[in-house]
Amino acid sequence: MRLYYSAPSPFAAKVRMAASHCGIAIETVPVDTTAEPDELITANPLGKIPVLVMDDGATVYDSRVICALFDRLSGNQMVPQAIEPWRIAATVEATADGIVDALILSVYEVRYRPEDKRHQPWVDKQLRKADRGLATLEQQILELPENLTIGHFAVAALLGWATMRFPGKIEGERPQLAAWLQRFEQQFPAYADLKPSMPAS
Ligand SMILES: N[C@@H](CCC(=O)N[C@@H](CS)C(=O)NCC(=O)O)C(=O)O
Repeated sequence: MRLYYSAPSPFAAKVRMAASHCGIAIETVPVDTTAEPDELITANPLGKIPVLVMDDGATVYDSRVICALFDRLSGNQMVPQAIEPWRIAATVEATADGIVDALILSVYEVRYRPEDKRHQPWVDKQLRKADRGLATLEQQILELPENLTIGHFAVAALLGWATMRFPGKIEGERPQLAAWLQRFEQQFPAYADLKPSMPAS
């Protein structure tokens, strides 16, 4: 199976951690979404990563669907099956992914819009979503079980990416989340290699 990804992408990092945890071998292929290469657009018309191309050529996206596939292939190594533990893990994943969605829009506003076209009130709205989400996540992580779930990987991907893109934000404003990430790094040593990182130039 081939995974189109980029090193900084938090959604790709979540999927790569999930594959590692579930013992699923994937070939990783770096791709530049800005360039909209044919191989990416053919696999995912939305032009987003991560995208998984299976050995028979079938494609799977987005990150939640890829992780659900890995969980099924591994006999549910990552997603609790009982209703309440499942609700907790899945909702934590939704919170973490949603925070990334909001913060990414604020990054794209600067990356893709000329300065005179930027609309600060809209950026501020995204940042409010992210801040409310982070405050909620501080409580939600307390509900996560000891065993690693998809919720853990989503939170670790978000925190690794936010630490890289918004230096000081997590460490300075959300010490409980920063401490949680330190514990996660101990529990999941592969994080050092799989966390979001700047692309090699
Ligand atoms: N809901 C999607 C979001 C994926 C996403 O936003 N990926 C970003 C990179 S982190 C991307 O491909 N951006 C390029 C674009 O939006 O054109 C998922 O969970 O996979």
